[in-house]
Amino acid sequence: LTQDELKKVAAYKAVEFVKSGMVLGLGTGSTAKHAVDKIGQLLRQGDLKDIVGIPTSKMTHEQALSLGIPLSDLDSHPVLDLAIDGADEVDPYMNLVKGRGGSLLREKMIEGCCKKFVVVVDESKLVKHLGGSGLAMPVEIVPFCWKFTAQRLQLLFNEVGCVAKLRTCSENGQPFVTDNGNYIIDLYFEKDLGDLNAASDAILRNPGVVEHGMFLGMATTVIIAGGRGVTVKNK
Ligand code: DER
Repeated sequence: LTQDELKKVAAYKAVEFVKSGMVLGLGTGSTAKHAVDKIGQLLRQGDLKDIVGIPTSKMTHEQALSLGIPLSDLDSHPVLDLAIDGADEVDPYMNLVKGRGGSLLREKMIEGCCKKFVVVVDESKLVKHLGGSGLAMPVEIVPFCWKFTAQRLQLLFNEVGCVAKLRTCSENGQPFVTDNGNYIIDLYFEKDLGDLNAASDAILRNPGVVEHGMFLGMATTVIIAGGRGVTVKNK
């Protein structure tokens, strides 16, 4: 199976948790996309009814609109039944890194209001420690004096060897701007972060920081699709 086929297997398995009448958080990214497609298909076939979707990005909003999924927002639905979303990294305690697609703020707001948060990944996302794979740990910041904030974040993690980079758009080299009009600083660590909650608090103490991509203790279920089939891991 290709990686995309594995993503589809995990996503379709998660949609089995969706029941008629639910208020759903609709995730963002190439894995969650398959779940949103499947929900649209089940609604069209009449196998699912009375679903309300809360999209975690403008991109997912567009996708759900095109599928005819009725949409709403957190103002109207401050508590959701279920969210399905991907992740960039999953550690053995079901802590996540998210946000390499740039949607971490709305994802964290919405996924923090769900009774169940089902994460769908292919096995390549499994890690021993968050931030240890040398890939980006996204932090959403205000554009005002972004260099100052980036420098503060880099210094914060000096002892684990941190490089902070402003995320830019590949085509024009301009700063990437999130759905919320903010910038993203990607943090790259040389060593293991250790106490994730302490790292989270330290990042959020900076006034220029809006939110970061560590989703700690939020997932209730992780669905992993791999060469040996699909595994459902519950908290
Ligand atoms: O950016 C995000 O938070 C996405 O959900 C990301 O974490 C997973 O994207 P993928 O399913 O395309 O790998």
